Amino acid sequence: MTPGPVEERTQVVVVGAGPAGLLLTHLLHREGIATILVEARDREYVQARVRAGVIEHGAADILRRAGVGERMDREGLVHEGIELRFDGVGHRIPMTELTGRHITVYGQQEVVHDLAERRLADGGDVRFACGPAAIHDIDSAEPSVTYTVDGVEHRIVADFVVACDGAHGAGRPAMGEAVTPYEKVYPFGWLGILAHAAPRIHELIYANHPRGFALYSMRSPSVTRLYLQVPSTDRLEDWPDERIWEELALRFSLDGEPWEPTQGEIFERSIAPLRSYVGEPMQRGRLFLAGDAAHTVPPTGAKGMNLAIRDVDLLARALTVQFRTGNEEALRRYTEEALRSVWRAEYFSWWMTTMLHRFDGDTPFDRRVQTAQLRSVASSRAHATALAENYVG
Ligand code: RFL
Ligand code: PHB
Repeated sequence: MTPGPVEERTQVVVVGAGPAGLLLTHLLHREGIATILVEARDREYVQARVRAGVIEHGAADILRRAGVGERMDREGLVHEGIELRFDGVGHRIPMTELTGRHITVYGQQEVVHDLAERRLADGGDVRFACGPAAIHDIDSAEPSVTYTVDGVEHRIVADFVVACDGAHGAGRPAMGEAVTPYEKVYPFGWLGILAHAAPRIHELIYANHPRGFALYSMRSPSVTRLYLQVPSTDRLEDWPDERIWEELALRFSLDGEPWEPTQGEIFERSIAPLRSYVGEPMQRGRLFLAGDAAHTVPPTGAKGMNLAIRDVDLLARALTVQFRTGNEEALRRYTEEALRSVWRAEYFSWWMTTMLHRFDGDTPFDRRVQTAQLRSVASSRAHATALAENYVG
């Protein structure tokens, strides 16, 4: 006889243990709200997934206030400016001078590591390696999440379900007809590498070069993070190590001379597509979406993880009001309030992406307008301040 499903009940069941899901369950725990967090992959996989690196001012404050910013403050790299490099010349945008704020370079996998440690130390119910969970009955008062481990089906009924399961999870399809998608797909992706190499300089470089965009970043005094714009059709096999280093040196050229990043063993590489997506609204019935489950931004503005952190901060506060007072007004306003930051980040990421990348179909007119735009940002304090304000968050 096959065993029946294991039935459980909690206040909030959260799907996905990326930055959004882990931080949300942590914030709710601090308010005394019971949660179960269900993650498809195992903990090692989730903690090793290399992605974002830039934490904006406001998101860092949220992590600090939540009591999980200690290692970020100790080990994160404080950056007070970025460089825009085009026509073979570098232009520094002094973000801290212009805004009084800075960014912290600290890997997303470190944030995930810190949050997972904290959740488990607090006795949180975090279930890794559950396989893909499914979401049910969101229009009823008893929404639920199911998953199957070792042939046993588990069913968790909750007051609310929050999908923090990224762009390819169960949350987006569960919205069904309720959601209107707004989408833009770019005809290129980013080849990203991590190398055991001391960063040659200590600020990020965003380079617009006739051969395509390149980004110079880092993770620590001994690890460099680098990206190249590549056609969407390229595969990793097309990019042996020597080709990557040569291309980087060309795209970062200064005064007509190749500029070589310090080289070292490449220990991680991937190609990520660039797209913008917003699904409106971010709620249907008793299901809420947060982070990449609700929206995607191209990485050029470094906003994805920051938006995920802001979404769950907002949602945790709205859920707390609901559980304390029974007043659902704050929850009803979640979509509207979250979308304000989301669309601002969508706008900024689109603006950075179009200003910095090379588009195949560009006419000579388009190219000159792009150069005029870059020159304006590099020479106008007002224009540079607008970039800096958006960038530091
Ligand atoms: P995540 O991190 O994708 O986590 C979702 C989790 O859900 C799990 N999952 C499921 N679990 C159970 N059942 C299912 N059915 C499930 N389906 C999925 C997945 O296994 C996963 O663990 O979403 P979250 O938490 O919303 O976080 C969003 C961020 O990961 C993302 O926005 C950023 O990485 C974007 N991003 C950047 N953001 C920044 O703020 N600053 C940056 O500098 C930055 N750089 C980047 C980036 C993203 C990049 N790529 C790879 C697209 C650079 C790159 C190259
Ligand atoms: C990174 O360090 O991974 C990074 C930095 C800036 C971006 C995107 C990614 O805009």
